[in-house]
Amino acid sequence: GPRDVFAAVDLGATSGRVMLGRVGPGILDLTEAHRFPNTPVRLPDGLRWDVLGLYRGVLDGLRAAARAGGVASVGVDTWGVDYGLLDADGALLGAPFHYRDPRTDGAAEAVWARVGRAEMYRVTGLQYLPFNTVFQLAAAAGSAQLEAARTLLLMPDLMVHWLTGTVGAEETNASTTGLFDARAGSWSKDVLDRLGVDPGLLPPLRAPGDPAGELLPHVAEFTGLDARTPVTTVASHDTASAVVAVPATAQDFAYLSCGTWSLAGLELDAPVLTEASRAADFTNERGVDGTIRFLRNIMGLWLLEECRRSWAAQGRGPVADLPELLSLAARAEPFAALVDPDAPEFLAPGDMPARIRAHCRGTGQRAPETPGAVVRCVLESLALAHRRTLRQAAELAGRDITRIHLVGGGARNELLCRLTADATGLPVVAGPVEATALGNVLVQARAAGLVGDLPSTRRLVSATQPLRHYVPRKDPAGRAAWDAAAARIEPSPRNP
Ligand code: LFR
Repeated sequence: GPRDVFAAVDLGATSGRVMLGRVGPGILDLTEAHRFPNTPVRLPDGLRWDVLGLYRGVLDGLRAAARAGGVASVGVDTWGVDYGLLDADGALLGAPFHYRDPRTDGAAEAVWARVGRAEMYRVTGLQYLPFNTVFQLAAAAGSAQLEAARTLLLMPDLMVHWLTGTVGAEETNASTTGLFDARAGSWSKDVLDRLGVDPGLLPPLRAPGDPAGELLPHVAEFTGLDARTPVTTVASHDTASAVVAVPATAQDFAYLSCGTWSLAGLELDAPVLTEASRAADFTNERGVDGTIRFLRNIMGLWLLEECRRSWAAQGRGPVADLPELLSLAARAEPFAALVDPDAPEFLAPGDMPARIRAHCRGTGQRAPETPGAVVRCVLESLALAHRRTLRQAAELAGRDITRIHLVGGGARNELLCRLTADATGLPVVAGPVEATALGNVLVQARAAGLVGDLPSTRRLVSATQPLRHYVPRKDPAGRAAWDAAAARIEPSPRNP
């Protein structure tokens, strides 16, 4: 294949895609080879990922990549935390659980009884989310499946294993498990030991840029890609890839990676492992080149996606059209109702408009009735969560923020971008939409020697990708309205 084209396999919570990126001096072009839905399946014992369907999508995408002229290498990123288990023969033990499956309810307490919560944070630096890998493993303790397991592979590592036959754990994603030492950058032997997790389950670590093997002969044959096409380890946690492709040209930036989740934070040189940071639910996940992604998860556009899914299921046709829905929201009454997007009751799949209305009534507000009013409520509430979280990040890390880079699918949502600029009072640079796939491509291109360090990589993104600039409204009445709205939200602690 061509030496300057890379295939980025990017699996998200609602869809997967295989993108082709061409990289050269002053050149960064991305085209879509294949896109396919990611639809979870509920089995009697819980919500699962359709992992074979996803893998088939990956193979179909690579076949499309071969038809388009071939690639120099392939890289895989997905969401974090989730994993498949292999038995002693290397066979997958059942379809991986979806992180939104409630089987982890109560699992955190069992873990913290063995390694205290504060200590856990000092070692792993990981925010509490009920579905962290460590809690999923605690929920599975004693199951026949876990007893039979010999290898745990995070989702991207599982895809790489099926493509190449090799076994490894990529470190940006390993840092989302709760089993990883944030300072040392390695699996925490101590945490594994005290939790009774077999260290042999966890493969050796790989860093972004490391070779991950070559396509297996049957994969090359099926896809039509060259025999021995290399697979390159990328920043396999999608959020880490997205942060690589933030088009920053200066230092004092914050990022908002807006997709199913809003990941709001800063890039740091060292983790912040303070008690204040733990109490505020900030995480220290790993980025490329030893950087730390100091951020907090905000429930994100999941709220909107899940509303649309409910409305579509109820046959409310017109509101399935996103632009139409957003223009209704743009015309809806401002600040009529506000929610804490991170309230635990919004995590699971289900009737989201009903849950939003119940939350509003429960906090003494009038419930939004029309789709336009519900979406207005969601987007203003997200903008306020962006404001709250980035202010906290700056304070906890002792850093100034002078602009926000909003990347991911949310960069297409003009109302969300404008509300975020107004709520924060900071300029928002929106784009690229496909930051994750670009970050995946760029790490491969770097391994091939086609791009340089992180700052020059980001300058390439900034120089080549379409970006939109949103300037915050500065009028005192407008500012006062946002301050008043912010004061109305009492964020619920995520802590159980
Ligand atoms: C975003 C993301 C987040 C992670 C969540 C669950 O796609 O990877 O970073 O917290 O999904 O894995």
